[in-house]
Amino acid sequence: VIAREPGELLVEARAGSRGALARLLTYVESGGESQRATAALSYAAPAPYVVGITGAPGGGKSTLTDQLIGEALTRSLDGSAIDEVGVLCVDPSSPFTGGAILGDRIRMQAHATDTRVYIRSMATRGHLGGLSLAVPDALRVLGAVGFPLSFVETVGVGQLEVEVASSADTTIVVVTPGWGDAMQANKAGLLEVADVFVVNKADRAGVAETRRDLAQMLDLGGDRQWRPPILDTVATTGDGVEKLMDAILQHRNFVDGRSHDTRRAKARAELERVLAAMLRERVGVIADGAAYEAQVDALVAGTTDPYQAAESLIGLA
Ligand SMILES: Nc1nc2c(ncn2[C@@H]2O[C@H](COP(=O)(O)OP(=O)(O)OP(=O)(O)O)[C@@H](O)[C@H]2O)c(=O)[nH]1
Ligand SMILES: [Mg+2]
Repeated sequence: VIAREPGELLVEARAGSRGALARLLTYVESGGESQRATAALSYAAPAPYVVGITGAPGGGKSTLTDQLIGEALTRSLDGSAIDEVGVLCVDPSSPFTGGAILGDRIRMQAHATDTRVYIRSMATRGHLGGLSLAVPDALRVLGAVGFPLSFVETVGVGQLEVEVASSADTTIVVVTPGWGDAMQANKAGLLEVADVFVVNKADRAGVAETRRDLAQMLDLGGDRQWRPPILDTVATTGDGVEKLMDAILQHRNFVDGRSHDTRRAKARAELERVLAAMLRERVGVIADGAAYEAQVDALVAGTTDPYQAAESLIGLA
């Protein structure tokens, strides 16, 4: 297979080729030169509005996303109809097996054949920064191709997942009724990144208690300029989805009014992640080769210490 130019692929993807779009996203996942070229191209294009959906495993995120796709396609942004929706499904716990991929496809089946909807599962493969960099890159590709709105679903269980979700413009945290679910969300750091709370599976008992727990935890969090609303949904029937979409778009208007600050904060966080990833990559290069082995020998012989050895390897000594 001959590698295609990202620029050429972008033109084709803008003209509607899903194959070209898929190839660009594979470049983004795989890292290397094609990824860099793709990132440079898409960074210049307008970013899409991104809605992150996170929460504990099995809370109904994919089912809810499926409903939100349908709802979004009836709405507009800045006066233009939302005519296309992109969806990234991220499961950091299974980067290669794609265990979640099949499930997500099944759960978003309502839109599996809709040409206005593009659903893609993301894996890490070779990207130097892993998912925390590959996902923002991929979202920008979707923006460059012309998607006005994209969803990104991640399971909110760890720091990385929270980071991925919170790189969205609006982050929805999904909890389910039941003792301790809100506490769990708090423990996972989800409370801090939530712009909108959803108590999904509201057809089950315990909704009021869960809402109350969330509200109390929000009260403890102190003053915020935006108080995250707490909404109920039944993703399997679509109950509450219209109101949820209203809340999402209200939050979008809120951040839009602060777009300069928000963009600066996001750019700052992303630049720091890229820097960290590049330095980590350099560590890999330095920690490999004759000079490194010589320092290891010196350490074993007791003629240096790890700090001195490291300094001399980075050229500080
Ligand atoms: N009773 C009820 N079941 C629901 C609701 N929403 C989703 N489910 C069911 O909950 C199960 C999990 O739904 P998913 O949408 O796959 O949940 P998820 O959060 O995407 O799961 P992971 O991606 O594996 O973390 C499925 O069997 C859904 O049919 C709801 O509102 N009420
Ligand atoms: Mg899911």
